[in-house]
Parts: sequence; structure tokens; C-alpha cells
Amino acid sequence: ISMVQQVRLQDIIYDKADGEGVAKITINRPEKRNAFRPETIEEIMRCMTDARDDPEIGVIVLTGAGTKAFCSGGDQGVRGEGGYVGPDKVPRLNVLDLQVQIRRMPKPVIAMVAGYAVGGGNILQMMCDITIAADNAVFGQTGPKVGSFDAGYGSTQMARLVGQKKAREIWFLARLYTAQQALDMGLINTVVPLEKLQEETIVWCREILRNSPTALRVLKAALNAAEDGQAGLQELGGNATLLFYQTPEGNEGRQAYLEKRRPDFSKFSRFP
Ligand code: 2NE
Repeated sequence: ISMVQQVRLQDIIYDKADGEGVAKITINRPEKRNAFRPETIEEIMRCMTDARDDPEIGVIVLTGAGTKAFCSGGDQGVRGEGGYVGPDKVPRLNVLDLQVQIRRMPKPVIAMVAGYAVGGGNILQMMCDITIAADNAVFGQTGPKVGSFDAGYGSTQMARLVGQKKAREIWFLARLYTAQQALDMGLINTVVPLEKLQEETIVWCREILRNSPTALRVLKAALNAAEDGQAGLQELGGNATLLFYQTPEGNEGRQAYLEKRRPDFSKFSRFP
């Protein structure tokens, strides 16, 4: 039996089970359909950083408490002029930082969606590498109805997932879509009965965890790089450095510097 470590923060729950390799971040504001406020995002980002740094963790699951919602986007009750306002009274759109953090996370992030994934909540599931949805899931953008939009990843990533025509429909009409419709348009990866959602997510996590972590990390960086321009190449390039630092050739340079001698790279082959 693995020990579950659970940390309950103000707006989220963070779970890690010993030896399982999975970290789970649950937005815990079910009375607001798991809408996020600045504190929610700050807490998620803190746990994402912990999961990234923890060598035991190979997959991160992002989800919402209860079965009614994954996340209903920004909490309109704390929306001020210029962003969402927390205890420090500063208006923030820090969900954009979380989107980037998920994008750059060198481990797969899975969205486990029951109920509504709308507005900024739909964008969060789009930023995840894989989305597993329950058959009661509902997806869509409400921004144009409530005077909001995401003209960053919320638009560009959506168009890449579902195509330009469909992305324009989703944003311009602000309709809601069933899990099956979302699957058919390429917005998510699979739909399962609600009562099987956790079980199916664990199956996907375990399959991923059996695979080479380095292969997964470089593949994610490569899939990002094709879309992310200079930032994407920086991420992919960082992986090349990480691998090079593990080679005798890379270490010859460091060793020579420390020994105050000229490096001898002659023994390393020039591959065709
Ligand atoms: C999610 C949805 C469709 C659910 O409908 P339903 O009927 O199941 O629940 P209900 O009764 O609407 O909601 C239950 C409680 O949750 C609150 C509601 O106000 C309600 O509170 P009480 O009346 O019981 O006190 N609630 C739900 N979503 C909330 C939210 N986002 N903010 C604050 N309170 C919320 C339905 O609730 C809905 O349409 N919600 C609003 C979705 C929305 O417009 N989200 C914001 C989009 S903009 C955004 O996320 C964004 C962006 O575009 C760019 C940057 C950053 C963020």
C-alpha cells in the first residue's frame, strides 16, 4: 500500500503517492465551479514547481474537485480593472504564467476533466499534454459573453488543436460542447464514463510512466519547438545541453578547465 502525501492549501489539494510517480493537483473551489482567483493560480504554480523538481514524479494530473466542474475560468467575483484581484489588491492575469509553466513542464501534464471546462478552464485543459474527459464534461469559451478573451495560447493553441474554422466558431459564438463533440474536433484525447475517470487516468499515467523519461521530455520539447519559435528552440536546445553534459566529450571540456590544461577532444568521433 503506497502512502499518500496530501497537502491542503487554501484553494487546491496536492497529492503525491509514494512510489506511484504521479502528482495530482486539484482545484478545490467546487462551490464556484472551481473558478480560479490569483491565489488559486499561485498555489497551482507552487505545486507544479514541486512536481517538476521531484525526481520521483513522472506525470502530473490537473483536475477539479467534485464532478460538476474541472474549472470555470477566472472568478468573475474578484475581477477588477486590469485583472483578477487577490489579497494584495493587485490586478493579475497570472493564469497566463501557469499556461506557460504547463507548456514548459518537462514531464507530461494530464487534464482529468469532469463537468465544465469553460473559459480559462478550457484553456488550461488545452495547455495540458493530454486530456481525459468524463462523459459529463462540457467545453467552451464564455469570454465574449462576459467581456473577456484570451488572444494568446487560448486562441493560437485552440486553432492548432481544432483548426481555424472551428476555433473561430468556438470563440465567436461562445457555445458549449459535449465531451463527444470535443473529442471529435480534437480538443481532447478520450471520453470515459464518469465513474471510470480516475481509473482510466491512472491507466494512462502508468503507461506513460513505463516509458523513457528522457524520450518523453525531448519529445514534448520537440512538439513545442515546432510551434513556439525561439522559445521553443531554447527549450529543445536546453535538452541537447542536458544530454551533452552527460557525455565524456562534454565532461572533457569541464575537466580540462578545472585541471588548467588544454582540452583533448581528439578521441571523440565526428559522426557522419
Ligand atoms: C460554469 C457554468 C456553465 C456552470 O453552470 P451551472 O448552472 O452548473 O452552475 P452555476 O449556478 O452557474 O454556478 C454555481 C456557482 O458558481 C459560481 C456561480 O456564480 C454560482 O454561484 P452562486 O450563485 O451559487 O453563488 N461560478 C461559476 N463560475 C464562476 C466564475 N467563473 N466566476 C465566479 N463564480 C462562478 C456557469 O457557472 C458559468 O457560465 N460560469 C461562468 C464562466 C465564465 O464566464 N468564466 C470566465 C471566462 S473569462 C476567463 O476565464 C479568462 C479569460 O478569458 C482570460 C484571462 C483569464 C481568464
